Amino acid sequence: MPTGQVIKTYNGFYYVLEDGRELTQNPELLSCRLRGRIKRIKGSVVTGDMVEYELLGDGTGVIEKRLPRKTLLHRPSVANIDQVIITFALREPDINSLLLNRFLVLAEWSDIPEIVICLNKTDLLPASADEFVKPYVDAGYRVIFASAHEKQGIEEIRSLLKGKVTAFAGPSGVGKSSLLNAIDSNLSLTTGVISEKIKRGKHTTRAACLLPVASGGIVVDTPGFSAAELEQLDKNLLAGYFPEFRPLIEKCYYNTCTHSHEPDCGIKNALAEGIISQERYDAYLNILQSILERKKAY
Ligand SMILES: Nc1nc2c(ncn2[C@@H]2O[C@H](COP(=O)(O)OP(=O)(O)O)[C@@H](O)[C@H]2O)c(=O)[nH]1
Ligand SMILES: [Mg+2]
Ligand SMILES: [Zn+2]
Repeated sequence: MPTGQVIKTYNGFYYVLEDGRELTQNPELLSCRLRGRIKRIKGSVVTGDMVEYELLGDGTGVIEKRLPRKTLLHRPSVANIDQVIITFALREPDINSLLLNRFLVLAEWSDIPEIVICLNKTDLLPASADEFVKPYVDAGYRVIFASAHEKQGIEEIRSLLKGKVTAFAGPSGVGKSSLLNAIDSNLSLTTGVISEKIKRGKHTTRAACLLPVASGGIVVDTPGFSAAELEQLDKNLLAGYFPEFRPLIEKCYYNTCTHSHEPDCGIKNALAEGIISQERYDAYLNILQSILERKKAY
């Protein structure tokens, strides 16, 4: 049976690129439906999935089976992403560190192998943001400073995209589409906060789409990832999604330690010694609290 990759989904159709074909600006895609059996499972096939399909006489196809996924990012769902570039603006809108941490945890939870932070709109920030980024650099994240308007950081992002499937996550209005257009003008993505609001008002389907970049690599264009689903994650695993907390967890006296109120906690001791940052610890507590509140509501 032939296999291929789902490049986009729309209104119950799945557009598949046959294996061996190249993803170009205007690729030849096979429009497929789902076989009833997998149709009944919500989210069984999403953009980025590798699938087996049967060709029908009329030139369309039927997806019979989804092949195993490397990764799955939620809201909107995209499978098999190699890298996520979490994008925020330094100004307009002002950077919100709690939200940045929520996006980082979302990416760690989704098991995305490469997680990069991109801070856009450097042209609006006269001062250095080095102090702001220190906790994230210390945690092991690569941070790129960029300006889509002044073409700063564009070459660095281009080199990161090569050979990978990369999603740009982050709040709306930070300049994700503008950065992608600066990276490859052929993408000609719509920019501007107002146009996005109009789109949402029209109840367009929240669909993701894979796009090739001229300088190499594939990017995922999405209407924007949401970091709202974090309440679903297991509170016992949360600390492990903060890479710099990982080696400290085994130093906790209680193996059920939530690193909030317990004595002799490896993470709280590291905080007191200045080894981990207050900002990251506060984000941990905040997300922990939202998980606990959700549990209570049920
Ligand atoms: N000053 C400045 N504005 C930018 C920059 N990048 C994007 N913008 C503006 O920010 C707004 C939102 O950009 P857009 O790319 O649509 O953001 P998205 O919602 O993240 O895709 C638009 O008005 C852009 O012109 C930048 O580097 N500097
Ligand atoms: Mg956009
Ligand atoms: Zn602890």
